[in-house]
Amino acid sequence: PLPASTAANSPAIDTVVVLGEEARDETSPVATAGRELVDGISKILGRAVALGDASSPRTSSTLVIGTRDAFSSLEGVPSSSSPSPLDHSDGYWIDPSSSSSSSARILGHDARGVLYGAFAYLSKLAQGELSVESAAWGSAPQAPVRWINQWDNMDGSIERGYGGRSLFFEGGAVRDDLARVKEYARLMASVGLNGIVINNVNANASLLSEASLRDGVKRVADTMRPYGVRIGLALNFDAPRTLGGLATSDPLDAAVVEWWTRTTQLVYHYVPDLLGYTIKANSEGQPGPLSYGRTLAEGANLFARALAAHGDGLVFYRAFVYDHHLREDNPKNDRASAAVDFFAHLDGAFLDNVVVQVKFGPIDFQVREPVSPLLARLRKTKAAIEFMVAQEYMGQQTHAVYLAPQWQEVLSFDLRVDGKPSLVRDILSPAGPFAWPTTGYTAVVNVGRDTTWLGHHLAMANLYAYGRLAWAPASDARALLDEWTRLTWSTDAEVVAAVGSLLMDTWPAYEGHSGNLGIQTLCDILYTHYGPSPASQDGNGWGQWTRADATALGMDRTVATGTGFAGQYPREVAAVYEDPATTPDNLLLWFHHVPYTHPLKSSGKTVIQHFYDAHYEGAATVQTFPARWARLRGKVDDARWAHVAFKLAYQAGHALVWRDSVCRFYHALSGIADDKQRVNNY
Ligand code: GCW
Repeated sequence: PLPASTAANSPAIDTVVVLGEEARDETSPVATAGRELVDGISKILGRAVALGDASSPRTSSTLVIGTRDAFSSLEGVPSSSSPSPLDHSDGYWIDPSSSSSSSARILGHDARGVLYGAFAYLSKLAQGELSVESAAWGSAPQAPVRWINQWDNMDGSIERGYGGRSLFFEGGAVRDDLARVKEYARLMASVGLNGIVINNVNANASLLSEASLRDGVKRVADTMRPYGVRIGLALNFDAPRTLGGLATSDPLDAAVVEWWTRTTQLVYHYVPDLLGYTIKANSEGQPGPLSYGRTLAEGANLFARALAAHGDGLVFYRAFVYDHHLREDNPKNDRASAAVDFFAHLDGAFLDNVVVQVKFGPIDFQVREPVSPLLARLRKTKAAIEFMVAQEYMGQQTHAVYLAPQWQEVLSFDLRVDGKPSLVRDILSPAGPFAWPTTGYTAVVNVGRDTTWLGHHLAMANLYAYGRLAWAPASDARALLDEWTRLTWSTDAEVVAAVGSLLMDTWPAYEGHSGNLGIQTLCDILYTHYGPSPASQDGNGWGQWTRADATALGMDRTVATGTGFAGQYPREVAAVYEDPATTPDNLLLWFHHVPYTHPLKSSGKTVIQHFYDAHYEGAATVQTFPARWARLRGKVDDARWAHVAFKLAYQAGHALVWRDSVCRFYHALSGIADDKQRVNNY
């Protein structure tokens, strides 16, 4: 509940009236919105709130909600003649003021818009920002695609999941108890997310068996639907062979087409509002169209046709196609080039309901990467971006690392397509340069059954910020963080300031002690992706190479002398990256192979001295976290306080392990002393 003094100024709602047919439909997000408002307002204001319908009397203490069409009068509501959030899918408009003759109102463009409006109202109310004098406001998401990917396996494990076992699966089937799935859908709706692919992209074909669809997948869809969350499925390309018993999975084979057509019909029978299919093919050992001599587009279009026969389902075809047995002895080989090499020439060859899902960087969720050039190379074919909330390369939720500042940098990067302003966040908008109607955001989240959801209570800031950025990609990472703290920890200004400053320090600190100047996260590359192991980057086919030797390090990705990757960007961006003199220091080693003694533009320090200093500074920042958190004891709830205190103590120790491992590795390799004499004597 809000402090009594703040609550006294808040709108004194005692009844929520839900308009329209949907009010009686328990599966409609409109009905959900009514229940959430009654529950939320009564808890925040500490007073009884009743649920009413169109026939209930309305007073100045009534909040009336419904789709725009359900309101008989739209007095004072912005009309279509002026641009209004109510003209966009999922948009809402809220007028919290009331008088003797009019009640407060929440209108949605559609049913989901009503629910998003309800959560927006509750968010402001809970932060003490809503008073009877508050002005009306509205909002609509910039993009229709605001999805989550879960990498859940049907045995209940989660690939790269750090928050416990799967909410969805156990023992090869959907779980009986879906209570947490319902909570997840609620959580998603509260931050504006509208879709989820529930199973691992390394997919188990048996998910598509009729028994699994009927007894399992259908129940998941039914559970999430009242929150406006639609579900999608990740497919195994080889399912016609492995599940269907066919001799081939060739996408142009008539029996294969027929198999996917029938299977998709069955999926729609149980999930009539299917979100679509996600496909990881010809990637990391997964089968795909290339295995049958077909193009990636021919593979994607097979599913696109099967879906188009039923609804608006989308094929999300992952651009994460690369050779993981790449030869390092060929200086031209470069995993970073793979997405453009595999996809750019297929622009326009994909059917309309295909979206290419592109990881934000060319490699794999590293602590620092340039933006994927593929986002500038598809025009007729649509793309969506893929982020990762699960911190696979970012400390795996034993470290607190707030990722929104990184995403914000990605989203505000200007790719200069055709020499014109082309911010990534504008490209990912139907109103953007390519006018893609179906574009937007996906993120690998991987929550699990732990009460922490993600494995670390502070990691939830990432899920919150992801949802809010997917809705409004120009949002400020710090502002989102403060909102999250007020909503989930405390409205106390000291707590908000302390949590905010601590979490804003985490990504720079993690970059400092894990891998600088664009060298990537120097973790164990071969399996865990956890903890320092700078030597593991090279000498294997995974292609996350540093090419470090006794005198120099970094990947030469220039057109002139390197792999040519820099040339995949539009002209102006390519020119910046082609030259070490113009490449930003934080990407120097991503694009250039330079001696350890190469001086940096920003500081004049050598690369190796920067490595030493940044590792010491990053680790030193992390040493401050436990004491900063200790000051919040008693100001937030004890259980979560203790959980975070434990994690931060470990993080502080592990940052030292990172610092010393990486510094000593490069000291031993280069033989160059640290100016400050920290790493020289061991
Ligand atoms: O980051 C890598 C992970 C794999 C993952 C793959 C992908 C699901 O290490 O575990 O597989 O990316 O994105 O497909």
